[in-house]
Amino acid sequence: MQDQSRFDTLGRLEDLPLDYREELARQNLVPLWPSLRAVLPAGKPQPNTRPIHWPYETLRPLLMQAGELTPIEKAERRVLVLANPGHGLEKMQASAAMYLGMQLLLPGEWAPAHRHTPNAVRMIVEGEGAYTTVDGEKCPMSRGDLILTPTGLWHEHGHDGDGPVVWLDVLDLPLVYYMEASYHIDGEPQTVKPGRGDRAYARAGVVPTQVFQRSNKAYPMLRYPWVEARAALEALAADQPELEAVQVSYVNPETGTDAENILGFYALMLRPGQTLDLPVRSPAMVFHLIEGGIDVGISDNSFALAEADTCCAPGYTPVRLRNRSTNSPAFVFIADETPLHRKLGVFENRG
Ligand code: GTQ
Repeated sequence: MQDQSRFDTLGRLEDLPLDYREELARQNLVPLWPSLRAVLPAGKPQPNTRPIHWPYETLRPLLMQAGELTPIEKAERRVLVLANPGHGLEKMQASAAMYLGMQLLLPGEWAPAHRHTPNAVRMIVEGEGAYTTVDGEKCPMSRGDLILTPTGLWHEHGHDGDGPVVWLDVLDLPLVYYMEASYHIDGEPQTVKPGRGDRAYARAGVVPTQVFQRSNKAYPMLRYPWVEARAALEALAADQPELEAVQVSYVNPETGTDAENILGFYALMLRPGQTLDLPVRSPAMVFHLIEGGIDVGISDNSFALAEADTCCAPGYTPVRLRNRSTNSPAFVFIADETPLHRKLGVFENRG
């Protein structure tokens, strides 16, 4: 057997004669060994994703300024992207697969219909009176609601209310872009069709059935009202006082599988004073605080999240969530890359 120590330091590019390196480059060839440890680091990945906190307090005035500086016709989607400097701001990535954006719609504005290959969801942060029409289904937007715009479905946003409306967009754009599969198509304003998934699937355990025929829609439910998700968490917490993680997953109510194909979405309730250590898993995560005040510890970083704040954590990293209040629960929206990792067979839970 070879002695492992003989492989501890590998040859560098500079060790090779210049004319040899130049000839390799001319032939579109690259020696592996100078880069082997970078692409296959020992023991665990070396993520570009850094733990980053985007406080809403600092983001909001800049978003409102965008509302003054850039009319909707010049933006189409008026969004400030929450970009992770670890990837380079211009990459517009929160993590390897996740994109985050805060979108502002002002009263009377309209963001025209389009559809695209990346999957999106919206988590409503502030304001009333706006709606998203997805696949002909008009979805009202209220704080904490989750609205899906899965791959390929037409969507447009409108606003009949009288204050600014802000929501958090979560897309798998970085992944789909990396795959060279990202594009959009512009469309005409949609005609709203009768029937709403959030009503048809309003009660867990029973699903609409057309004389023994279940829906064959890929995305039967597009809007997940916060009142329902919050009530589910409260009920779970009350029913199981010993339950450590009071968490629900946003799923397709027909199949029970993740609501979308690539990213996973969850809501978590932290009981008053609760500290929760999350298992160390391969997918990166995003935390958005819907209600309360929590501390998020991500390896050596600690972020004090206020309501509407957002932060991200790389994969393979210990994360600790702590509810700062000893009187009230806290409610967190989580997005992660679990469905992607599971489908690709690279998912790991290191406990
Ligand atoms: O609202 O359709 O943040 O197409 C990025 C791309 C939002 C949207 C984003 C989009 C949208």
